[in-house]
Parts: sequence; C-alpha cells; structure tokens
Amino acid sequence: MKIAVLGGDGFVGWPTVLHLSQAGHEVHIVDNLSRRWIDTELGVQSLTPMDSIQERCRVWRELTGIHLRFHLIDVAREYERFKNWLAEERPAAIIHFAEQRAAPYSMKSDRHKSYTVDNNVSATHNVLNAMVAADLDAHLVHLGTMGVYGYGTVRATIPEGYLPVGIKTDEGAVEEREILYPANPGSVYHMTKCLDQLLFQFYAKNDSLRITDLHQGIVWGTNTAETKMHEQLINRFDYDGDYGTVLNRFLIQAAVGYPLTVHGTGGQTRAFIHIQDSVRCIELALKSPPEAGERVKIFNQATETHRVRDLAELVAKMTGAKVACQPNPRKEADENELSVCNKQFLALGLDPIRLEEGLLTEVIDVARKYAYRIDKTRIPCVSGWTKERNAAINVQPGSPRLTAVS
Ligand code: NAD
Ligand code: USQ
Repeated sequence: MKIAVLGGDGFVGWPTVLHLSQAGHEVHIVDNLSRRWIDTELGVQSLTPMDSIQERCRVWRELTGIHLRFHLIDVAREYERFKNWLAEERPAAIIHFAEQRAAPYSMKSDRHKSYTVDNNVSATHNVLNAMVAADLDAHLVHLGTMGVYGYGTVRATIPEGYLPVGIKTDEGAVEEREILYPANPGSVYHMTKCLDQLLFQFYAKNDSLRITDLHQGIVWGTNTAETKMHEQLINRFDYDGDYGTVLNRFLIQAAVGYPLTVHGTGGQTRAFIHIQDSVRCIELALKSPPEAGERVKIFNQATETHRVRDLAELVAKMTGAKVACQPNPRKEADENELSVCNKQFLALGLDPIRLEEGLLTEVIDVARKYAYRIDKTRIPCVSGWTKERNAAINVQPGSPRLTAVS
C-alpha cells in the first residue's frame, strides 16, 4: 500500500516509516523539518547523533534496496502544494504526526502559543480539507494524545474516546448517546489535540472521511528493530527541558549523575508506551480502518500507567541516581489516579513491552553510550505555565532549583 507519513522525520515518525517500509509498503515522508529548526532555536540536540533525512533514506536504500521518498512540504502553511501533491500521489493511507508536540515548548511565551495553535490546527485542517478537495478516499491515522482526557481523578477507567451518557429529554425520558469524552487539556499543545478531535468529528460526518485517532501516552525508549539495523538509522532522543519526556529524561539524568527532576511531589500518574509498541499499534490501526460514514475510530495507545515518583524511584534503584523534587513549572494536579482502557489494541494482538523488561537496556545501550553529548545546562525545565510558576522556578540558566534531594 502507498502510505504518506506526515512528520516522518520525527521521533515516532521515523521508526514508523522504517517499520512500514520493511513490511513492504511504499512509504513517502512529508516533513518541513521544523523539529530540526526548533533544536537550533533552543540550542539543543538529540542525545543520539542523527543524520539528515536524506542521508537516513540513502542508508536505508543501501541496506534494503528500498527507496523512501522524502518531500519537503509545510503541511500547515503550503496548502496548495500539499493538496496538489496528495492529488497526484493518491496514497491509500496517511499517517499524521506533523504537529508541534511539546507541552513546555507550547507554554514558553505568547509567540510559542500562537505558533503551536497555528501549526497544529492548520496542519490538521489542511490534511482534511485537501483529502476532500482531491476526492481522496484514504485512511487517515492521526497521532493524538491521552492528554485530551485531562488528569483530574475520576474513579472510573477512561474509555476509548467515547463516553456513554443518558440525556434527559423534555418529556422526562432518557436518550442514550455516546459523546466524545469531555476534553480537558493541560497545556496549549494538548488543547490543539482537543481541537483536532472536533475537526475529525466534522469531516467524518460531513464528508465520510475514514479517520482513526490514536490517543497515545508518553512514548519511552529510543530504538526499534529497524532503527537498530544500522548506526545511521538511529532514532532521535530528546532530553532537554522542553522536548524531553519524563522517563527518557530520568534515564539520561541517571547516566550523567544529575539528580532526577521530579516536579512537585511526583504524584502525577501518566500513561506510557514503548516506541516499538507505538510503531506496532500504528500498523495494527492501519489494518483495521473504519468504513466510510462510520464515526472516528479512537484507540487508547498506551500500555501501562505509572506515577512520576515511582518511576524516579525505579530508575534510582537501578542506577544509584538521587531523586530531587523541585517546584512544578506546570499548572497540573499534584496527585492523580489514572486507569486507561486499551482493550482494542490487545484484541488486535498487541503484546506490550513492559517497563521492567526494557529499561536497563535503554540505560546501558543508549543513555550511557551517548552521555558525552549531553549539555547539562539544557536539562532544567525553564518553561512555566503561568507568570507565578515562572517566578517560582526561578529561571536561571544552570540553576539547580532543587528543593529536596534524597
Ligand atoms: P516530533 O516533534 O519528533 O515529530 C514531529 C515531526 O513533524 C517533526 O519531524 C516535524 O519536523 C514535523 N512537522 C511539524 N509540523 C509540521 C508541518 N507543519 N509540516 C510538516 N511537518 C511538520 O514528535 P513525535 O514525538 O514524533 O510525535 C509525533 C506525534 O505523536 C505528535 O503529533 C505528537 O503529538 C504525538 N505524540 C507523541 C508522544 C511522545 O511521547 N513523543 C506521545 C503522544 C503523542
Ligand atoms: N515531569 C517531571 N519531571 C520532568 C519532566 C516531566 O516530573 O523532568 C512530569 C510533568 O510535570 C508531567 C509528567 O511528568 O506531570 C509528564 O510530562 P512529560 O513531559 O513526560 O509529558 P507531556 O508533557 O504530557 O507530553 C508528552 C509528549 C506529548 C504527548 C504526551 C502524552 O511530549 O507529545 O501528547 O506526552 S500524555 O502525557 O499522555 O498526554
């Protein structure tokens, strides 16, 4: 099948491209390389040494004989070019990763808020708009987030996208409905993913587009079977205060003897998935598209939940690292419970990689191996959600800002 991977140069996009290519699909990467420009803006680099996208594609071709096509297109800003490209190539499936995905980056300043909303909402709308204009009946698979549900504690398992409700009619009867689970974003970035959901709902209803939205948890790990095939196919690994996600950050912090940066009490519970499972889930979703006219198909793409302080303790036990609690730069619940339904992927055959199985390999093979590339001054989170939070974290480059070390 011909597949367009929008955002195929990114952390989840690149291993997905290789996995689908290895499985025999004709893969086209569409990316504007904005993520690489943001590295330059922030003065950071991936922990792992990444080659250019063209070089990555050349190495894949040398290794496998398979030609990956790369198209430099800004999906948010170059609507006509993107539409014409889509109309000409007519992929059978489109996987949409092409958004600004870091919550701290989206909260850095008013400029970063605007950029994130403009980029993400325009990119998603342009994809839908172009599919209709080009009369393209492709299956659109979007990478959404568990964060659309929010992290307020509800003593009930979060369903996969839809919540059954009873609406009391004027006559006093009860009408049964399933509605999108109430959106409750915790950052401007997460808010764009909530807006995406409404765009999908409308285009599935109005134009019968076939859409799958994957509500993904925090992705951890680095490599997959395919990225391990050659040193130059290595995946990116973000560790800085904006793009690094919590578990991957703890792993590199342990590798360089930096106290593990737990925000607040570390009572935040989040959903997680290994990068290899993320790629497998996308393939499973591709094989199970909705029918035209069906509502948006929503999967929870997460395999386990953990509390931040438990993760820190686990990494500390494994490596001898110290744990340091610090003022939370985010406005979020200090403590929350989280239980997530992921029955659909399990039913399709997903056999999840557990944290305990993969963590040690990740520390030794990746974090320690490339520790020499880490700039410790880029580890602190310097993006506060509000003026008060910014003041509380006392942003000074290199400032340790630690309140307790155990
Ligand atoms: P990433 O930033 O590494 O990759 C995104 C890619 O999209 C980059 O290569 C970037 O250059 C490209 N891009 C951004 N805007 C674009 C535009 N307008 N036109 C063309 N290309 C554009 O992010 P990632 O970690 O690979 O995440 C991919 C998707 O998965 C995101 O949408 C994110 O919200 C979602 N997600 C990620 C995680 C995670 O932990 N990484 C968890 C849940 C969901
Ligand atoms: N946290 C720490 N210490 C750190 C970094 C983070 O305690 O050094 C805490 C945060 O305060 C937060 C939790 O860990 O409570 C998760 O933060 P994160 O940066 O790992 O994840 P998040 O900002 O939610 O975003 C990431 C991805 C995003 C994706 C989301 C899935 O960057 O693209 O949508 O995970 S989810 O969290 O399920 O919404």
